[in-house]
This record gives sequence, C-alpha cells and structure tokens, in this order.
Amino acid sequence: MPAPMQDGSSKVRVIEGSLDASGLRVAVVVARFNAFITERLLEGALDTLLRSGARAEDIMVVRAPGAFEIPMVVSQVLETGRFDAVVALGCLIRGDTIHFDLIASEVTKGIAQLALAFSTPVAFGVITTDNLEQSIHRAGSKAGNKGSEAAQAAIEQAQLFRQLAELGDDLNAEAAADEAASKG
Ligand code: INI
Repeated sequence: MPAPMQDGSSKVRVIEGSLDASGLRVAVVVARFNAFITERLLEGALDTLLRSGARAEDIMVVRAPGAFEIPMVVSQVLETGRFDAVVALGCLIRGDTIHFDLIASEVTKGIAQLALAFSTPVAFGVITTDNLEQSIHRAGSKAGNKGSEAAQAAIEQAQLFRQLAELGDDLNAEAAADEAASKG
C-alpha cells in the first residue's frame, strides 16, 4: 500500500511509477522508414532501458516497414502477452502531400487505442517533423532524443501500472476484511 504524503496533515495518497526498469520486459517496435533517424531513436531507447536496469535478455526489438505499420506490429506484440511495456519508434517527415497527415493521425490513434485495449503501456516515440533537420534535432542532438524519452515514459508507466494493480489487490483485501469484521 503506498504511503500517504509525509507533510504532517495530508492523507492524500500519491501513486507514481519509478524509473527503475529492472525486471521489466520491454518490446521496442521501430519503423525502418527514415532509418537514418529511427536507428538513432532506437539507440536512445535501448541506452535508457539498459541504464535504468532492464536486462538485455528482457528487451526485444521488432522492426516494422514504416510508421503506418507500427500499430499493426504493436498489436501482434501485445497479443503475445509477454511484455510489460512497448516503445513505438518512427519518424514522419512532412512532404508536399497529405500522406504525412494521414499516416500521422493513424499511427497516433492506433497506438493510443492499443494501449487502452491491452491495458499495457505503449510509449509514443514517433516524431513528426517538417524537415530532416528538425528530425535530427530530436534524434540525439539539440532537442534531446525522443526514443530515450519514450523509453522513460514506458518504464514509468509500467511501474505505475504495477502499483495500481497492487493497490487494487490491497483495496479488495481491505474491503473483504471490513466486511468480515462487520459480520462479527
Ligand atoms: N513512413 C514513415 O515511417 N515515415 C514517413 O515519413 C513516410 N512518408 O513520408 O511517406 C512513411 N511512409 C511509409 C508508410 O509508413 C508505409 O510504410 C507505406 O505506406 C506502406 O504501407
């Protein structure tokens, strides 16, 4: 059971996930399209997972052709039931047509729907930019590495989900104990 806040008066419970990846099984789904960028996102994600305590044997990298295919691949990965979290990585660079917008909206919706449907965190590390330069900035230079950020979010969410599951068990046990006590 999470401890109440220690400020003397508040009984508010705060539940949050840690950034400890030890024991977590994580799949990283990465699109091959714009591989020059997505491989950098992958490096960032793997570095963060390993440095946060995940075991290399508990990480699986799955390659998808392009961003459009990411939700389909994530869906199959989640169907296995073998992962505590998924990190989705891709790079969409705006062109002259609406192709970009169509794919961006599908991949965003698809990933969100899958995370909800499978009750498993899926972190969104698909970058959407106007040009290659902006992508480079988000793949390990000026604007950080969005693959690394997505991996962090996946770890935090997986730990949070664990805590919420434990909380559910604790609350059920408390309720059962209260009921037993009230029956004498
Ligand atoms: N896929 C990407 O991952 N990024 C892009 O920028 C991109 N553009 O611009 O076209 C892209 N297209 C391919 C798409 O994701 C599918 O793989 C393809 O349409 C086959 O289904």
